[in-house]
Amino acid sequence: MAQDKQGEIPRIIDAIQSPRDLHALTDDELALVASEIRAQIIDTASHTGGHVASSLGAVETIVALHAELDCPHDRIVYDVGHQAYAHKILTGRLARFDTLRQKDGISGFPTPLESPYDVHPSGHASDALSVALGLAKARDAMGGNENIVTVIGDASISGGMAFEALNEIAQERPRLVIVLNDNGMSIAPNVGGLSQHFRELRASSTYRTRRRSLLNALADKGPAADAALVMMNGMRVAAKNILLPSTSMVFESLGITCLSPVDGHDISALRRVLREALAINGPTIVHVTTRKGAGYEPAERTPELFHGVGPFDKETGEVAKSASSTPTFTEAFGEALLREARADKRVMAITAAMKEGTGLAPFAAEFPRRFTDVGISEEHALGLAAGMAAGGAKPVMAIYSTFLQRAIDQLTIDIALPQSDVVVCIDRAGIVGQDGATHLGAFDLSYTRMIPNLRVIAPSSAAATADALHTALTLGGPFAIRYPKGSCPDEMPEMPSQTWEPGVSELLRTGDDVALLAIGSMVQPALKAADLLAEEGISACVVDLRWAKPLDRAAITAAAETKLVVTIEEGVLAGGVGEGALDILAQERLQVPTLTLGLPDAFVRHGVRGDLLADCGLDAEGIARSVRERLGIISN
Ligand SMILES: Cc1ncc(C[n+]2csc(CCOP(=O)(O)OP(=O)(O)O)c2C)c(N)n1
Repeated sequence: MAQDKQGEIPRIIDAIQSPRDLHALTDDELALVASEIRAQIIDTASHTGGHVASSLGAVETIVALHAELDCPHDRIVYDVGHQAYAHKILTGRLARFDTLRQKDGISGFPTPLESPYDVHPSGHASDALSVALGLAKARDAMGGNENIVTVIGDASISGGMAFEALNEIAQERPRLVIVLNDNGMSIAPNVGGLSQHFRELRASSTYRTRRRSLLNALADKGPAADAALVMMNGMRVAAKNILLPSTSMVFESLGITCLSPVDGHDISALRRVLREALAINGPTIVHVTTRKGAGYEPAERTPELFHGVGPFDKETGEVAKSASSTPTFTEAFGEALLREARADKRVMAITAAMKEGTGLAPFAAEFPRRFTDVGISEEHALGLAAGMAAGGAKPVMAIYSTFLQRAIDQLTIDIALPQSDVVVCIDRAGIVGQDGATHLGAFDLSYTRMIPNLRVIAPSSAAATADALHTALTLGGPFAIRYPKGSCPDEMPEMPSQTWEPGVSELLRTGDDVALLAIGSMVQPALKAADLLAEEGISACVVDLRWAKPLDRAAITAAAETKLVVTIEEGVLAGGVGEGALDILAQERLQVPTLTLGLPDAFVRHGVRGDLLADCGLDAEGIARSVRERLGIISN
């Protein structure tokens, strides 16, 4: 290919205005497009971080889809959407791709707020089949003709919501293509019976490819080769029909056509099978086998690390280390859980496909029989925890705040109502940062506080995280413990953990003018805000509330003796700790100026966590500013 003025080889992707441009390209040119996209993803993500392994694995699938479809008339619904970087690059976002996951830049997930090519705000697993079915039903009711395709991973399709959708798809039989992107991995190696089924299907496709090459090699090679061919044909019946089905019995038995597994890195093969699927007038599964991290050795070697990764060295694949010397809240929780589990064999741990992310890997290694990974099945996980508790165990479920939203019903009915001894440890509570709006952990303080019988703690340090877990396991009954993404202000203490008295806060600093009632991640900024205010002659007391439920009535009542009661929480205000404090003040008939600080009534988008918190006025300067302004209004 000709070189441009700077001596660089011009890329095809730079000339692509819309995915329709792919229609004019040959398969070889499309393969080149795929390798250009791959290089771009690696280059950009090495600066921004991101979902590298999943996106690299899906490049050819997405190129082939756009080569066969006419988007945005045709619709592609991505499940989770973390695999869709190629889609972003092909749909007009190449020029802004270097802003991936940055504040005011493009999102790491598809979102209709960003592009007409993005059908729905992906981010939570297992919802794409429902959305695709909805699109198909709307199309059929209104006489449309667009193709509807959904791309879903082998782990996400095992989620309950996907199965609920499949159940209806089997009955409605709409024209719909489901691309099953099967790489054998969730974030970690995939788990569960369905995953075993896919393994057999992949084996069968490998078996058939190898067998075909062997048959070709033996053809016309004389009598010995003929005898081998006869024997192989006999074996084929046994192997293919008994041991190795070529299409999915699970989905076929639901009446959904399943096309045999196809190599998801072979553009020609992908286009052929997609054309076949698009011509079928009914629901069809295209089973695409891919390698997570394909084409980038470090990601292929360590796909779990490169699932969602921070900035890394492009040449070596080495990931940038955190600057903090103290443990993250996740690590503090993981260590605290190990200590509790060593002391009490009834302690069990559950994750829904997030063993590493929730800090449970050390527990899983030390207590494999007491550890369960249910896969992407949050509702089941909480039901399972309720059952374990009923059986005499002390289950601890570790889960991200945003994903616990899936299981509020189980938390309410299966756990809180019968007062089960279940501890739900809510990680990534508050602003999560670069994963953005779909992963925002802004709501758990509100949705846990509303549930009767559930006690809710938000620790502000590593020591407090250990105490909170110890308290929950010692007192029994349903508990939620919520903590943010990021580092603790302290080291993990050596000393034994304390049992806290329910609803008792800790006074950290005395002061007469203002009372700063902070919880969890907001305690440190509140202390710094008190320092800033002191420089201006404003004396602020700081209380670590510790308990979001029950709230410390005495501390809140005492705070009313100052000129201004301020509550500070990393959660939305509706139903939060601040509203709880206002309620107590009202019940006590205390009339005092108040200020409730928290996250806005909005879906906070992506960016660096610290920057976003500052934007929300939840850093030390922001808190001091709000207090100053409020005091100014009061004194005027
Ligand atoms: C409801 C929910 N639970 C957990 C997650 C976290 N998560 C993101 S991707 C992923 C694994 C998805 O695996 P798969 O669908 O096979 O896609 P792959 O990454 O292998 O391409 C998980 C568990 C999520 N996004 N949504």
